[in-house]
Amino acid sequence: MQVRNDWSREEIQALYNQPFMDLVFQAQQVHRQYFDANTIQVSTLLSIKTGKCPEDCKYCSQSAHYDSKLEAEKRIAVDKVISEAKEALASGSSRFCMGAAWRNPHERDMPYVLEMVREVKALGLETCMTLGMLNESQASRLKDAGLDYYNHNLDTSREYYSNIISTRTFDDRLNTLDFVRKAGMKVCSGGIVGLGENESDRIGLLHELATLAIHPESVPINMLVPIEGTPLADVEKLDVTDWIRTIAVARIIMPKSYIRLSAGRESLTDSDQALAFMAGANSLFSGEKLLTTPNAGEGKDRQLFSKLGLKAEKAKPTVAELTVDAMAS
Ligand code: SAM
Ligand code: DTB
Ligand code: SF4
Repeated sequence: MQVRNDWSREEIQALYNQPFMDLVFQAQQVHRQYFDANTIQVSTLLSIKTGKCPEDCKYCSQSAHYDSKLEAEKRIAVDKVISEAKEALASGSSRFCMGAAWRNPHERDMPYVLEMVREVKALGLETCMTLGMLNESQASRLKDAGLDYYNHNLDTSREYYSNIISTRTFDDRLNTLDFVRKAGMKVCSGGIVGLGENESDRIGLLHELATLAIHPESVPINMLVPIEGTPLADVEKLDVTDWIRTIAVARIIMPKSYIRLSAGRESLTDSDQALAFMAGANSLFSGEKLLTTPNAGEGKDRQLFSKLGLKAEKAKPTVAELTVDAMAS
């Protein structure tokens, strides 16, 4: 499978609607063209500022528009972030992703986030942040500080988007992705399934992602974690096979990207997850918690990896470590 950016919606729909076995088989074949099928990239997430977000994303526990009973927290200290990052490294994560419940970072927040990026990067971890919308100058300062990835999801199709968020537009999101790309960072962008969207919205989301000029290097496919108090608390649960289909199609149309099994793993069995890996997912979040909701803990994941013979991708060595190795050999 060649990397293509000219997928039509009809082609994507045809892939999505194949018999399930054919789809998963094709996805696994494409997966093996570019990746080791038994290696999974593991990231750890940390919320650096929780709750009271001015945006109105209907799925989110952190929006100030809904009463989700979440306890808001102020920015956490950089020292605390560094000690969490050290733990993540020790437990086998290769990437540390820091998230804040902001519409966008204010200028007063920039020294705080830049210092954090420098220090996490110096530990030898890949760095990722998700802070809401960025302007061009913020994107380039984050890149200069050593930020490897920026996460900003399209979330759903352009058509369904306004049913989910009204406080910023689909094009605002694309603009931020553009600034991230131009600054030279890697893009992490995907979406959520199970928002009450229909199949054509899942296809629309995949189409938007796969027709970006450069595919996102990382594509999180979240399954809605229903949050009491939010407008989507009682939405009907999406069948797991639709999540797997979304993952498999993402794998086929963005063959070199990491496809991440993101929020929602708590509601999956081990065999569902094995099927998702078979369909080409090769990245996940480890740890007891995502940003505000529970996640499969490290112990459970260790068992799952051992059962399936999977290994975690190693953190890339820092320049300093490479120099020491070169001197020693
Ligand atoms: N505030 C930033 C933003 O929205 O860009 C960063 C954090 S936000 C929590 C990151 C992503 O998490 C969202 O775009 C959404 O895709 C996902 N997410 C948030 N709440 C979720 C939920 N309840 N279930 C599944 N995914 C969720
Ligand atoms: C992404 O796509 N999923 C992660 C990460 N990017 C930041 C967040 C999932 C959040 C799930 C709900 C919560 O824990 O609040
Ligand atoms: Fe705020 Fe992000 Fe939650 Fe939307 S998803 S309400 S922007 S924290």
